[in-house]
Amino acid sequence: MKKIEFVKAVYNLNEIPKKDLPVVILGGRSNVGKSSFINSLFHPAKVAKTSSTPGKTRSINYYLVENKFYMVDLPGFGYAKVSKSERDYWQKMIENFIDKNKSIAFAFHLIDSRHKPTPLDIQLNDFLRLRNIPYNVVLNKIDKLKQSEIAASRRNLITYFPELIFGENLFLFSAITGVGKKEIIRHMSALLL
Ligand SMILES: Nc1nc2c(ncn2[C@@H]2O[C@H](COP(=O)(O)OP(=O)(O)OP(=O)(O)O)[C@@H](O)[C@H]2O)c(=O)[nH]1
Ligand SMILES: [Mg+2]
Repeated sequence: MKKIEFVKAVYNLNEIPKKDLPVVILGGRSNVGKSSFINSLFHPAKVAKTSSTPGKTRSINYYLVENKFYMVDLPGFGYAKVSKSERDYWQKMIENFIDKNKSIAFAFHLIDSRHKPTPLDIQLNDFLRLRNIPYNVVLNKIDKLKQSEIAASRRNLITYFPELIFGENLFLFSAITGVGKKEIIRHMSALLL
């Protein structure tokens, strides 16, 4: 397994770590399971704070994996209880972060397999594709679905994002059962290690 350490929480773009390493960004709506994804893939398993209350991660969190690349947990979007001005602030911040960061190797966009992509998911997908950032969707929480529902969820997702190919840039995942872990680690290792 890949060793991970927390580096820092970034609140301002001038606080970004200076070391020139590839960056993997992790995006998705609030409470989708981004921090759990990090904890499930890497060791120690509780490096990222998770919560059943949405809006837990309110900073750009830098993790260093195997001293080779950064995994960056972005604040979740679309959390209704956060004020509009705070939401707008973070949205701009994430967009500026992605635009200014020349080291982004690729993105994982987490989408809850139980729900259709939201307008903000579609916006994130557009945003990343427009910038030619290699883009992967992780359809997660599949432990909550039956096999037939997983298949339906996958089909539905592809109607939104036809560029996705299962096993290539689309992964099924559960932080609870560990389904998909191996494939995702293999994918990352092939690109970064
Ligand atoms: N059943 C199930 N629950 C999950 C899974 N991944 C995350 N969760 C739960 O979803 C909730 C949110 O998880 P987090 O990892 O904190 O989500 P996040 O995307 O980091 O949330 P923010 O930091 O608020 O943006 C927690 O209650 C987790 O236990 C999964 O694969 N399966
Ligand atoms: Mg989080």
